[in-house]
Amino acid sequence: MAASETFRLDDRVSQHTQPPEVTFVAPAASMGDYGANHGNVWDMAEPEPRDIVYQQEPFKLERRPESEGTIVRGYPGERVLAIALWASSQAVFPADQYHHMVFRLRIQAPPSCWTNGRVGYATRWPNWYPYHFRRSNGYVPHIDPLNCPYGSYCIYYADLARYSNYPGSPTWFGDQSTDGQSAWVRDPIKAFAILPYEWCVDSRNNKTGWPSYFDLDFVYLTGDVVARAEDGYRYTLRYALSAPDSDVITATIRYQERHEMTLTGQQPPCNANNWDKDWRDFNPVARRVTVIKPPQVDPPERVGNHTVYLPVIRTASASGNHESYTLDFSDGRQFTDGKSYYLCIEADDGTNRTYQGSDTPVVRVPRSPWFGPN
Ligand SMILES: [Ca+2]
Ligand SMILES: [Ca+2]
Repeated sequence: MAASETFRLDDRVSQHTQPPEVTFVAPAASMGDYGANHGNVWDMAEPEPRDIVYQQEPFKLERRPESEGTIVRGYPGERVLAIALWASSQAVFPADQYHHMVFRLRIQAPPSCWTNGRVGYATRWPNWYPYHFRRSNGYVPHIDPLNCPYGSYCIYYADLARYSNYPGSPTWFGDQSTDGQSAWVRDPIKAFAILPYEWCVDSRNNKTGWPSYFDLDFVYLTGDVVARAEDGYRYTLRYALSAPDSDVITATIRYQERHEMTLTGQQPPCNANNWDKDWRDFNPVARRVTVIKPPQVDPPERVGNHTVYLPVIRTASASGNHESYTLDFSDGRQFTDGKSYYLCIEADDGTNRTYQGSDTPVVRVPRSPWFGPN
């Protein structure tokens, strides 16, 4: 190599004095979970149950021992009773922002039992009963596609803003068709509740009993931070890059699994010290190379079986570019429904590496249970 070329390469490297900056666009708190954004995840983690703000007719509700996780057990008995997670006489719930409902529930019932539950909301509070209440059709968890046997924890998912969550079955009770706009985004919502189960009936719809109890682990109401089974568990990450000093940015995305999400701002730290220790690669490795200035040298070769090279030519003056990368959460050996996946991006310009963690996780969710008829 000629001396002049060596000098030129060294000169280029020394120009990268300003490290690249990364900002998460999606997932981000603006589309995250209501509870996480408002100081209290509905995770049933408090020693005394307080995420449930109202019980429609008081029934026994107890916090389970730590050894079982952070679980609240309820005994509604033979009644079909609701538990509200949010209620206000003044404020209207921002339902257009928060509409993906995810909860982890176990129903303890005999195998022969056909029971279901519902989601509900009130349009007046506290004087809501009986005329200012809207309920979903009953979800039927123990048949396709959820196949959740009694006594097992399952993840229930529905997009409440969607008129239909299962083909041919409207989300809300009383709706006749599956066209149009969901009542969730149309009505002024003053309370949000779930009805964990109903009662047991036989094949001729005769009542035969009721479940023993339910165990509830968490309830989320989020914006678009879900990786859904119906989308092949894909989630498109979007991030903004600001790297006026850089020629080429190699962004690598890793994840960290949490059983439950944390408050916004209390996400797991993401930095050079814990990048290899706490953060795990996707398979194939999630990596995007952004060319900001046409390179005079080849982009750096990186180790990895499946390096993704997606060159995008940016102008030298560009900053705050939105990049995207579609993450694949489909591998059931690596990812689990209901878990929260925080993300960490390493941005490497060949000289500097910077790290940015997401303040909001991506939540992996299954197909909605069948919303059956009444
Ligand atoms: Ca809580
Ligand atoms: Ca919990």
